[in-house]
Amino acid sequence: MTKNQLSNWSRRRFLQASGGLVAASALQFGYSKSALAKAIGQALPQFTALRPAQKGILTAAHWGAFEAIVENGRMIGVQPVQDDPAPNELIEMVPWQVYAPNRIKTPMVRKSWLEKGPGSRTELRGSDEWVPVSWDKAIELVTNEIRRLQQNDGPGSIYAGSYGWKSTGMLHNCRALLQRLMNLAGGFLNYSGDYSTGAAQVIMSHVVGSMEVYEQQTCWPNVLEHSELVVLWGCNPHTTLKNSWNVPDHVGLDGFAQLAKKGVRVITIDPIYQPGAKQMNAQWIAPHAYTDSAMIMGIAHTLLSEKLHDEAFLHRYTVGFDRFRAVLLGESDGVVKDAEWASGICGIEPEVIRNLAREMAQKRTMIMAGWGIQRQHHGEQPHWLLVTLAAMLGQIGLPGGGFGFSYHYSSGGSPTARGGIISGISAGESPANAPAPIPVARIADCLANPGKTINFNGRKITYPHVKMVYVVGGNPFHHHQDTNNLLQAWRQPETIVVQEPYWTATAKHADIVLPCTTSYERNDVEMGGDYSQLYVFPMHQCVAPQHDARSDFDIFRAMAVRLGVEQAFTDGKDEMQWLKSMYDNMKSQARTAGVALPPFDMFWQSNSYIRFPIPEANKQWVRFADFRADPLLNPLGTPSGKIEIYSQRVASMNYPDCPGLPGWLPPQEWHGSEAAKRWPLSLNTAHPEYRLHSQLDNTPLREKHAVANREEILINEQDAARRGIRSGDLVRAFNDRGQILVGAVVTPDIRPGVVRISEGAWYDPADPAKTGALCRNGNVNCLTLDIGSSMLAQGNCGHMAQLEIEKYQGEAPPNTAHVAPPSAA
Ligand SMILES: Nc1nc2c(c(=O)[nH]1)N[C@H]1C(S)=C(S)[C@@H](COP(=O)(O)OP(=O)(O)OC[C@H]3O[C@@H](n4cnc5c(=O)[nH]c(N)nc54)[C@H](O)[C@@H]3O)O[C@H]1N2
Ligand SMILES: Nc1nc2c(c(=O)[nH]1)N[C@H]1C(S)=C(S)[C@@H](COP(=O)(O)OP(=O)(O)OC[C@H]3O[C@@H](n4cnc5c(=O)[nH]c(N)nc54)[C@H](O)[C@@H]3O)O[C@H]1N2
Ligand SMILES: [Mo]
Repeated sequence: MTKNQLSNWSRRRFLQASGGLVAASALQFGYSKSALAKAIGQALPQFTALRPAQKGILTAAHWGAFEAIVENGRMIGVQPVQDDPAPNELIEMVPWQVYAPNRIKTPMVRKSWLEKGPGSRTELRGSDEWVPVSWDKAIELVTNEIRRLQQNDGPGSIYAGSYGWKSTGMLHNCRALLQRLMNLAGGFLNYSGDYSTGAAQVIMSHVVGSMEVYEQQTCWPNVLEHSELVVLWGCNPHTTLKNSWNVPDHVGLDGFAQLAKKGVRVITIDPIYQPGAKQMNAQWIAPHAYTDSAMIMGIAHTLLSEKLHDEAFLHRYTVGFDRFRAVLLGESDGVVKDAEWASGICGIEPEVIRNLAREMAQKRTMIMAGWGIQRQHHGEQPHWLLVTLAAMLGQIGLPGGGFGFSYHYSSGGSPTARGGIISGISAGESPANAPAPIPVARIADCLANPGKTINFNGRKITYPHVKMVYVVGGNPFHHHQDTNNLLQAWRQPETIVVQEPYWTATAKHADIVLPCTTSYERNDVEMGGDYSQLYVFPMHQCVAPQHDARSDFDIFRAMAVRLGVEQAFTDGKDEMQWLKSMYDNMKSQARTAGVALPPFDMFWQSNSYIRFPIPEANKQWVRFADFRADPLLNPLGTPSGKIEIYSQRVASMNYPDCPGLPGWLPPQEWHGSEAAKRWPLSLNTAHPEYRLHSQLDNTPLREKHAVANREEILINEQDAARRGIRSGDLVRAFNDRGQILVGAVVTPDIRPGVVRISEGAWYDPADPAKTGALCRNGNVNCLTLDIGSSMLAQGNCGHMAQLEIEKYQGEAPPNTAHVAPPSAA
């Protein structure tokens, strides 16, 4: 189940819970002596899909399912579930998540806001004093604001899109709960798209008729049997497969391990020689950052000029190749897009480009692309060109061939099981007068420019005047580009509410902070395996809520009471009744699929998880095989029903930054741009190995990667030597937009001219009252550009910026990213 499908699922209606359920939390694990336990013990063996825990309390996170070891009410350790083929060290941080010293302990309000009302001294956000208030008071303040704004300004004045990765759990899905409340209270401004695939998901809908990035991939057993060459294009699966949107099944990591074991040839195309690719013995080809489109065109030209392309495939399954051919041959602009031309842009030897084309054509080739290459200006182009390249190779829809844009994400290619699916709590319907959603990464632009109109995928979007921002489960002060620009825009709204377990930078920049529990302090359920739907995991409460924290459900229920919509919000159900209704719904689907499951009480009390069977046929599933077999009977969702190398629909939008044919469009900043004269280095902001974005930055796992107590920066030996920088040094990284402190790792495994600083370090300004202040922890988004990928998709460009670095002189400043504000400690 993928992110976007999930939100559809969550809109489904649920069965009513039957009454009389015994609320049995794992806190009272007395079942071993009870009569129920005996009955369960006798009944369990008939339910073959059930897998009991070994010694702890079963629960789960984005980084895996595990058993929590709890002694005297305190979580002291974890153990991965037995079925996990590749458990990782992130789960070991769970006790630290619960007992982190920077938990928000009690509801707090910013002093000026409390004393002088909404909109007061908004420039003090981030540096004002905090005043503790009771839960009742906090709920009153927030609901009064919602009421006031609904009455005076309408739903467009409240931004409750609240993008973010929150925690797993289908009931305590904080974003769905927030939106459920806001819909009942009169509506709100939402967002569309996401930060992950902003550009690709929009262009792919025009090119192959679906978002593609969240589709099931040709399954691993098929890849292992048939693929002769795997090309990892900007794809770092060994890192990104550690986490999933749902609970990971980690089948993808196992797939890559087996690929390596079999000795299948792998080529990695990435400015960084990632450790995972190195382990697989992959050949490393390191283009200049942001130049992949040119390199792909060079490969395409080679295929064409050496007649290695599949004319029959192109004829039967695509439209527009003739126009693309004309561009490759330079018929319109006189520039032949051959390997020499490509080399001049991407910095890869022409012969390497040609050999790559030849090898791809000779072998059964699977192109596995990641998403960093589309988190860039003109980020629509690389994936469009990779589909075009795969079409020229003619292997789309064949076993082990074609392209896959989700092998690195949530285990795309993990065969789909046969069973049932848990639907989450629904956000409900938005009222008719709610405004059109804004593209998610345009949020700062929207806050700063009420009334501005932008282009988006053939439409016009006008920003409403946002006066309240409500954040749950996301961290914009890490995830949004150009933090200093965000800081300015963040001063516009009158009220900002942040509901969080921790004092993140976003919480520090709020007016009202509400402490919520971690998922280990409440009961929930979640699917395991986003694409496989292989497991259902109970997420038993492991420990009592810490400090004054409340679950997101309880916080919003209290607001619903004050707003007079409690019955509609809760549907008359409490936590355990919700879980039972979700389970019962899933159970009846499983029964239809021929899998017997026990009643909810027994499932819950038995401390087991469910593993569904996988039909043999699903293991050999090939993406686009049905389209290939019969393109008339199984057309794609494009206007032509075929792969659109040329899109008339995109062309008709007349966007200069995304015309009807894919190609090389120089980005705003790159090594060949004006900006590079002052800022010679290109930034890479890959996802971090030992975190999920900003999550877990406040745990001891940080010791594995932090350098000089800052986020690490990878620097090529030549670039470091030229600047007198050595491994372990404190480094200032800077450009016109901001400056950050990072710790140097000097390495040959990154292309000269490129530096990597992973996304996700918590923002810690040396002077919180000033924009442009030095971030002492190394939040990379202080350096990135806040522009849309193009008028088509308006995706974020987080993976792109020119900058300079220097050895930091002077005394190392303190790093307070992970401590509570002094007035709230
Ligand atoms: N430069 C650059 N920027 C990027 C990227 C990049 O590659 N480069 N990547 C982008 C991508 S793909 C993404 S998806 C985003 C990710 O951006 P986010 O999803 O915002 O990142 P997270 O760190 O996961 O933030 C989740 C927050 O929710 C909180 N939280 C966890 N559980 C709960 C809960 O139960 N209730 C509540 N109320 N809060 C909870 C966590 O403490 C954390 O602060 O970043 C984007 N930003
Ligand atoms: N451990 C861990 N796993 C995660 C996440 C996490 O934060 N931590 N986040 C999850 C989320 S929300 C998402 S969206 C996915 C992200 O998945 P991706 O977007 O695929 O991950 P990135 O690390 O941003 O980029 C992947 C690779 O692209 C390379 N790359 C960047 N720029 C270029 C370029 O210009 N050219 C080429 N050829 N390569 C380039 C990077 O060096 C990196 O190796 O990961 C998910 N998994
Ligand atoms: Mo993402």
